[in-house]
Amino acid sequence: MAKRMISLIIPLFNERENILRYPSDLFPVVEKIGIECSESFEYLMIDDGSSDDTFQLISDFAANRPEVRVFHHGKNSGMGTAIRTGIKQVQGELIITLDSDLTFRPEDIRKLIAAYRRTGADCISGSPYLEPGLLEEVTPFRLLMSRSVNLLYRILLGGNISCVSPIFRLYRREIFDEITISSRNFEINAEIISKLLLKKKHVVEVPVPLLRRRHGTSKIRITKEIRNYLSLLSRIFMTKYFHRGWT
Ligand SMILES: Nc1nc2c(ncn2[C@@H]2O[C@H](COP(=O)(O)OP(=O)(O)OP(=O)(O)O)[C@@H](O)[C@H]2O)c(=O)[nH]1
Ligand SMILES: [Mg+2]
Repeated sequence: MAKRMISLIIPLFNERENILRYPSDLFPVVEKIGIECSESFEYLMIDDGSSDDTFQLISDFAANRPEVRVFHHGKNSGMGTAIRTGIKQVQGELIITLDSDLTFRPEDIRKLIAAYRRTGADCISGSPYLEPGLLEEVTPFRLLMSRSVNLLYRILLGGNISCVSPIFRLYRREIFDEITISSRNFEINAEIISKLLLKKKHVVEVPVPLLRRRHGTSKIRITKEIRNYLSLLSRIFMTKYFHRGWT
């Protein structure tokens, strides 16, 4: 039987310090999982108008590794836009989205695949909220913001989802034929999961740790992201209670 292909989407914006770790911390880990699980992987690396040498570094990978495909935005357009670029280009029947600073551990891809095989769900979402100790490296301020946002979404969505924001997920590719995603920034992950839950799709969470960033600088702009998350919440509210279309 031919191996199934899983497409790994990695949005990148000025991440040279982390990209330099891929030959030791990403490629061999994914390769091992591929052998163990009998899956093949392609990487879709999207450079989002970086001003450092991100594009050059990932292009060098692509020159030596046929499984690496590189995309480039001429100007910085946001993490959501980069993920959408990736989704349009995938060849696999499953998609995994991964952060480029590897704060979700590549070895936990194994857990996403195992949960998918066990459940056949439309989406397997990594959550550091499901067990104690998985958020130990996250700062108290970030934790407070994250807990508040998640609580609001949980109240509105009515499901028992513990965390709407993680990028670390596996999706069946077909679900993107049924929903339209428009987020440009970090809130894309919340948009996708909200739309899946509103459509009563099967979403399963698995516990995974979230590490702190060890290399490079953070790209998140807290005020802007909070505004985006709240604006998304108001869309969900209107959809749920006033039946405003939101596909
Ligand atoms: N394509 C693209 N990717 C981005 C952009 N901003 C952030 N990212 C990527 O999105 C992921 C998350 O961004 P981070 O800066 O790590 O944000 P965070 O994980 O909330 O915070 P820290 O890990 O503490 O920095 C990383 O893979 C980034 O490279 C952007 O404007 N465009
Ligand atoms: Mg990060």
